[in-house]
Amino acid sequence: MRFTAFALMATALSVALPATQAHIGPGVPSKIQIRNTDMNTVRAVRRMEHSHDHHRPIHRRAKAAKDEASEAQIETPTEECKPYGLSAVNDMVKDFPTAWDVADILPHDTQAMAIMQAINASGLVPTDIQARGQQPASLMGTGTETGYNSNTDPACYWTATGCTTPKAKGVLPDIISCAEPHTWGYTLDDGPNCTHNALYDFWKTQNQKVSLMYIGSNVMDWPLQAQRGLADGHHICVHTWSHKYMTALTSNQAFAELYYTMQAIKKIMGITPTCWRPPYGDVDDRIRAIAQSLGLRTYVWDHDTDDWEVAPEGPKPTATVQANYDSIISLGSAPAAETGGIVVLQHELTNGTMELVKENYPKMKSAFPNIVPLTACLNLTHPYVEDIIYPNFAEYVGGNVMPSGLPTTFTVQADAVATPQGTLKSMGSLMATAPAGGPDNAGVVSSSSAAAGPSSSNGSPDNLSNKKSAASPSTVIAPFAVVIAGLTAGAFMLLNNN
Ligand SMILES: *[C@@H]1O[C@H](CO)[C@@H](O)[C@H](O)[C@H]1NC(C)=O
Ligand SMILES: *[C@@H]1O[C@H](CO)[C@@H](O)[C@H](O)[C@H]1NC(C)=O
Ligand SMILES: *[C@@H]1O[C@H](CO)[C@@H](O)[C@H](O)[C@H]1NC(C)=O
Ligand SMILES: *[C@@H]1O[C@H](CO)[C@@H](O)[C@H](O)[C@H]1NC(C)=O
Ligand SMILES: CC(=O)N[C@H]1CO[C@H](CO)[C@@H](O)[C@@H]1O
Repeated sequence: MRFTAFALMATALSVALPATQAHIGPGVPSKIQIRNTDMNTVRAVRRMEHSHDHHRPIHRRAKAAKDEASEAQIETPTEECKPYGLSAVNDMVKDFPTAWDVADILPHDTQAMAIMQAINASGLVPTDIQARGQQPASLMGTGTETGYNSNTDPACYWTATGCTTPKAKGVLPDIISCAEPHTWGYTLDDGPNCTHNALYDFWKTQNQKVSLMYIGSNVMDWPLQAQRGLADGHHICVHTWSHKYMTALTSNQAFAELYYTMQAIKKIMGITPTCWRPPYGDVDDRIRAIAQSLGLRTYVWDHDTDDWEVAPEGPKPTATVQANYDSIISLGSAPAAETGGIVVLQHELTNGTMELVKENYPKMKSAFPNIVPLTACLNLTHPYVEDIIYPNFAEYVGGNVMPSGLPTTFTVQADAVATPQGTLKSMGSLMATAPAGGPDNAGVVSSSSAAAGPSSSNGSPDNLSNKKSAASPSTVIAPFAVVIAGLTAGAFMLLNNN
């Protein structure tokens, strides 16, 4: 029943509130033209080249970090961003891809190999969709649409068409909107950023929780900052290992980008997420199926602030990006707000983006009485494999915003002697997430808003009743996510014994 209402509201919403014009990732734009004969228009899609990722040497000036709580008290950005040594993390590095490099299955990782083989054998991943473009240019999106038929859109390729309802059998639709009226679905990509304490402190004063899309390499670089996101009661999703265009990757690489990020989040934060957001929104049915096989539901958005462009780190004056914010905020008084909400893309990326997040909050709040993490939008009370319970929508807007069952201490902590971080390789890289050329997001959340998640003895994600999930491959998913949880439980023991 409630699912039907959800689908109807989502339909109304997607008709009433078309996606804002949006652009792709940071860097220097070049234009690619995509013909969308469906709309009988030629759509210009801005492409950005990768003009960042300064690779700095491993830092030698380590500071004596202690734990999540003490790191959270540091107030000056330069101090926050001084690397700290956690031997537990340094010991993990050999089992992970190099931070910020495109991930692949490590040669000695028989477990990861076996899981990917099982995913292939499951038959969920379409075999007729290939990696797009030519690496390395394609990793940043260049040349990825060449030859793609956007008219028939056989792969439900979001970057070309804005498609969010898969064509491939058994693959669940993307989550793109929030059904609750007068509601701003609050999502920030690209964290954890080392300088985020001021923003997270601000949220604390507002009793505000957020869905945070964490990059695996950032989690490895800034483990105590990552732990803070969970300890503060925010909702954590996967935003890949190195923030590349996922449809450009081989299936093994795409798997590795998600799998190793899940491993890093599990080992460092103690949770197994069931949601992910594709960088740049770049996803198709091959990538969706790989994510789903790992127990990850694909979350996109329906409104984009394009805040990653903001000066001084980005190319656009603050006023331009503020205008983007203003137009989204103005939707709070649009008729459509009576029947549904929105999911907005914002970033924990630079000082500029984080300042805008804080500055706009009061305006957002007066336009949208409910500013909520996606767990609340979706009544998703069990967003992880572990038994941690998040408030549903009614509880959240009633002021009960804190999850229960959060870890009270984190296994991964600093040692007495701080050592330089083994993973910190790229600071100051500008990695934003933005969709291509204003897709006509007619895609409707016509299926479960719940994660197509695994079930296990220690808790399972909610599954709102839904036709599609009855035949969905959740049985396929279950073993892999459980294996991940089991594996990392083993890793925890090892860390404890250190
Ligand atoms: C999974 O299938 C893809 C091709 O469909 C192949 O490239 C890849 O090597 C396979 N992965 C494993 C681990 O067998
Ligand atoms: C961050 O941005 C704010 C507002 O533009 C500015 O006042 C502040 O100096 C900036 N902080 C840093 C560390 O750049
Ligand atoms: C969440 O639950 C409330 C009542 O508990 C219901 O009114 C609402 O429709 C639900 N939302 C979704 C997205 O299922
Ligand atoms: C973190 O934020 C700072 C600004 O506060 C920015 O200079 C830096 O590039 C960001 N780091 C990453 C890895 O995004
Ligand atoms: C957590 C939850 O709601 N689980 C339900 C998932 O769907 C199955 C089948 O409809 C139910 O039996 C579970 O209770």
